[in-house]
Amino acid sequence: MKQRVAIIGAGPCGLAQLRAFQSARAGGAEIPELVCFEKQSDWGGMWNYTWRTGLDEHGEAVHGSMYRYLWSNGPKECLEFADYSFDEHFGRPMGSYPPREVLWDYIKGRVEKAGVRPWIRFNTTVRGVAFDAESQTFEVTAHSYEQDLTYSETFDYVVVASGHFSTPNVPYFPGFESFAGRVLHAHDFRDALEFKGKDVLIVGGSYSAEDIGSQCFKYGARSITSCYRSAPMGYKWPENWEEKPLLTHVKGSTAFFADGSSRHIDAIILCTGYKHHFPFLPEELRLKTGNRLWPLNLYKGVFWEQNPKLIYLGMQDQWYSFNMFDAQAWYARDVILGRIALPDFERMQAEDLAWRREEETLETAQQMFEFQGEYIRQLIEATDYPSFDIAEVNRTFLEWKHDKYENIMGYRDKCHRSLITGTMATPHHTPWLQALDDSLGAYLADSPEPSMKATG
Ligand code: FAD
Ligand code: NA7
Repeated sequence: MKQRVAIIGAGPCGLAQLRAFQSARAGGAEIPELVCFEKQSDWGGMWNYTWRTGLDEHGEAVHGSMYRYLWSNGPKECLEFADYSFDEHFGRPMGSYPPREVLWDYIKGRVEKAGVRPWIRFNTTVRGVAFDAESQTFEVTAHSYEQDLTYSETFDYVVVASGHFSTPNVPYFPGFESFAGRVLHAHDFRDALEFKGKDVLIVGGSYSAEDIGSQCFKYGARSITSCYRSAPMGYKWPENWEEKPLLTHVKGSTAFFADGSSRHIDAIILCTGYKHHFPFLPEELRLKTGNRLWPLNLYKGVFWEQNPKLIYLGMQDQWYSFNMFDAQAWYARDVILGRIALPDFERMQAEDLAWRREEETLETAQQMFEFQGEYIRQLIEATDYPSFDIAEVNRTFLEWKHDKYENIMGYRDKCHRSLITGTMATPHHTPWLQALDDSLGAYLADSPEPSMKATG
């Protein structure tokens, strides 16, 4: 009987898995039956923007954490699909840091070309996964909101591609319950204009803190105060942005910080990260990890060592993103197709632990993206995923880091060269700080809208 593979989620990871199988089929291979369950009504995962917060139209937790006016926070040249370039999709060069809708269009272009949409069951949430040791199969229980039907089906493999930036980590600080303004987590942040003219407090010191604070600055917040637990972000912030040590408590509309200082604030945005959350998985199959470069118990960063028929994609903290998901998906595909054999448990675990030991020695950003780059290089070498110059991607990451320290509000105006086609990016028609319209139409237009020129 034909093997069956369940894929949970049609974000970049789930779509990479579908594309990997489709490309093997195009090369003449016989592939398993694929069923991709997607709880939202469209594909693209995080890149499929939703205005909703809290619960979705079905009463499920809203998946999306992306917000309006979000532009790529790293160069597009560092995430470019090796089998589907930006040139192929857009037919012209463009800037290095496109807005969300542009990247969503790019993600969709590859899978539309591959014709994999019929493999996806939309509006269908996976509720449970159970493994039967005797038959060596999984029972996947899903709920279709189109049919209002809960059902179960049997699969030989399960690929978990449900993402890990959706379930917010929400710390408590004394006084929150009586704070005079709004307290929200980054997961529920949608539109910086809400904070125009306000004094905003950002808690956290990583990507969300940096970018949501920058959004608030760009769209007219009166002041930004960001506070950190471990280390300041250390960029050259604009005049109305101050970095402080961690919040201790709030009283009325005053925030107090660990250095004894205090200030008035109107709103608090908790940019305090996300939890790996798999409510549909039983204890023995469930990955438990923080957001880090090498989560344990995953051979090749992918196979659940206790039961390698369970596959996790994209569970690492991400310097590399789309191209890492591809490398993982192609490798997983080749194991499922029997092209690559997995070693025994002890060898898997030993290799896994060796990666973790190396991860624990990493100190600088450069060491970290080189670590992830080397991991990806090894995966790609084992499959027919088109190879690309990882050393040059690492160099691009280094330039990006440098550009951010030079000018945190201007790094998105820089241009980088594609490592897939060699095409040099071209400057966007409007500097990021002045480009208030982030729509695909405005981005791809040859010149700014007349209304934008006035501000440019
Ligand atoms: P997701 O994109 O999260 O997709 C997971 C999918 O699984 C979703 O469609 C979801 O609906 C579905 N799903 C979840 N649970 C179930 C279930 N039980 N049943 C059925 N379906 C389910 N990366 C970059 O490279 N560049 C950036 O600039 C960037 N910016 C980001 C900004 C924000 C605010 C966030 C939160 C993330 C950002 N990322 C960025 C990282 C981003 O998460 C990845 O680019 C990518 O989306 C991860 O793909 P994924 O498929 O693993 O997860
Ligand atoms: P990250 O990168 O996981 O960072 C989480 C941040 O939240 C980090 O600075 C943490 O501080 C901080 N944090 C976590 N818990 C607390 C508490 N209790 N108090 C204060 N600060 C805390 O998540 P992001 O949301 O920034 O980025 C995730 C993705 O979204 C990323 O891929 C981006 O592209 C967009 P720490 O440094 O650990 O002390």
